[in-house]
Amino acid sequence: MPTRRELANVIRVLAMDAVQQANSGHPGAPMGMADMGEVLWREFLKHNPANPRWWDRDRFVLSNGHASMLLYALLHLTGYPVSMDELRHFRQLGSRTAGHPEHDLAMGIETTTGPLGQGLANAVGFALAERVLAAQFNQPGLDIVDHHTWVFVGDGCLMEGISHEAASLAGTLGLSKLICLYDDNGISIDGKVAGWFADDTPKRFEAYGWQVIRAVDGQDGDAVAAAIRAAQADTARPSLICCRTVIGYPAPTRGGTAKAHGEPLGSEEIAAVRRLLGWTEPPFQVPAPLREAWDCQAKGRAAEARWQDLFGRYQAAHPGLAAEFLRRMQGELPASWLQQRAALYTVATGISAPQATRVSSQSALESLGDGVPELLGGSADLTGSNNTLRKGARVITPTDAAGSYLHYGVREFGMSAIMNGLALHGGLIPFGGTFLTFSDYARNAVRMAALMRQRVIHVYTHDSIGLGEDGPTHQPIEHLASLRLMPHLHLWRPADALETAVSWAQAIERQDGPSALVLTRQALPQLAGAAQAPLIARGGYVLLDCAGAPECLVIATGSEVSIAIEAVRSAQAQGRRVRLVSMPCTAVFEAQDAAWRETVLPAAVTARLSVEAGATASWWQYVGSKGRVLGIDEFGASGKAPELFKKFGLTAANVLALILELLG
Ligand SMILES: Cc1ncc(C[n+]2csc(CCOP(=O)(O)OP(=O)(O)O)c2C)c(N)n1
Repeated sequence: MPTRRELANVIRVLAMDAVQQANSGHPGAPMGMADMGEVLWREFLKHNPANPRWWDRDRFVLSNGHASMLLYALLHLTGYPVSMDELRHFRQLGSRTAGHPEHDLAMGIETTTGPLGQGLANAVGFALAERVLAAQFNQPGLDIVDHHTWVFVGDGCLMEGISHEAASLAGTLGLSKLICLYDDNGISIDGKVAGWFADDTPKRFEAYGWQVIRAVDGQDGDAVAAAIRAAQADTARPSLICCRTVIGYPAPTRGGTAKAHGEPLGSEEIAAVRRLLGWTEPPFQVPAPLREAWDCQAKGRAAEARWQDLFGRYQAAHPGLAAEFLRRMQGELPASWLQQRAALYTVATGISAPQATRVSSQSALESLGDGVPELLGGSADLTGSNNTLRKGARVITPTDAAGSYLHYGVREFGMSAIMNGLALHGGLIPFGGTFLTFSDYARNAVRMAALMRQRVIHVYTHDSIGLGEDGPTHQPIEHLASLRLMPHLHLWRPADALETAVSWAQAIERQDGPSALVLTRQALPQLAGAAQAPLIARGGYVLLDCAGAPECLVIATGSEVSIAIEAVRSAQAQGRRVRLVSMPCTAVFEAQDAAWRETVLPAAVTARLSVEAGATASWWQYVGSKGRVLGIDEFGASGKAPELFKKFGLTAANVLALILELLG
């Protein structure tokens, strides 16, 4: 039987050879963490390489995603469908061994990492999902949800602010099945981190309420194994295992230096490593005894079989719960969903008084009630402002995880990346609120949800100057346009209660990406009729048409639809053929067929006006060079909302004047 060190050396060689072959990549971290990887994946990780989707597998996150070759080597060696050919094509176009790991459950990659620190927050989401689902589904003697979340982090992850947000919340919630292994190699890109990262990391994590296992020799497999056992034994706190390693070990000149971080070692250094390790094989060849010792397929099959047996007993004893568990893990909505959606629209159309869309959003949540139990809500400390907490929702606490609402605290970025982990885990549809202006704090996590096409719902209230007196720091201006630039994100800016209800339904039904619901603080009149629900779902539709072919098109969103409708009515009263289009979601409208888009926005009509209380950039494509845009391309101001709308020209009178100007 090969030694632990001999097994770890397979990773070292594969990593340095693959980076060399690609002539780009990061050999140092995989070489330094090779022993940590060997111990965790061969001895502790509960996984079945033959079925990377097994519900109760442990989740593994490589937060320092630049060390991707470590993960690819581990997947390949333990028996996942990652061939040696894929390793040979590391970082090449079309290969699945991308520069940084990209979420791909077919080959066992749980989440996309690379933006440092976010993997740790994803891991907190995974661990939280496990905790919540265990509380909701496990029955005495039948713990069908019972797995760990493991995360490797480097100095970079821990320097990032998000590590504070995520670790602080994990400590508060006592997520004891979260175990983090810190690759403490003292090196980042600029050199020795002592010059810019002198925190006492163990003390920091102890202060969060974590168990910290200090000063472990990360290149001593037995020491790492002992530390992991101690981490697993703590059932009250998450654990941080501080592993001292040497980056690029055992490269004789580059090891321990920043040069090993992100450059191929070069052929001489590689030859020297081969000599030091006694490795005589050519690149991408692994001797059979090492291969056999690495293969985790039989062990994995047995582990899953034990769980299948447990689940069989669970099914026999609790058939309803078992069916519900499978439904949720498969990401299917409840059988009653269409009835629930119809009821949701009935409630929304029953609202006749003016109402802020954030309140309509809460009403939608009240209407759904417990009907979609996979919804896991929350807010970054703006619950009362975001209207995200419905009556009767049970709040998750350190001692009660069976609920459906989490107070994330003032942690927008952490919340968003944690929601990604919740969604990736399966069984939950997370939604979380903050002010639209603070979406900037969270932006890269929103981007990661879009990149990974995860069903995450962002509730962004206080959508423009309409929030009034809090002033320009709180008034988003460029955010609508800038979020619309993000591929696969559906941004909904509904104009009334029914549009809000449809936005919620669309976000819940969507299986292939995140949605942002952008909502007002101020009350808006009700505009759309019940029959319009299916049209709203198409992203853009004719809200108010004129008799005969239109000569002018007005396109508006959210709170500006009610301003525009007044102006369009006045223009129509003057005999002008003006049509009003409400466009709650440009991305969804763009996805409609050309014929539909033509019925809404006939190409022949070039007199076009857009009205939105935000940056105008996203509207030119709709109004064309002969059209006009009415928006705000300057920061807002502190004052009463009606005065602000006047100051920025967002009034029915101004819209009417622009329509008439366009019509000459
Ligand atoms: C958010 C973010 N900022 C910057 C980078 C670029 N980057 C990649 S690795 C790295 C240094 C990481 O240092 P460390 O975690 O110590 O990795 P090691 O040198 O040990 O491989 C940086 C700055 C990134 N990937 N993500």
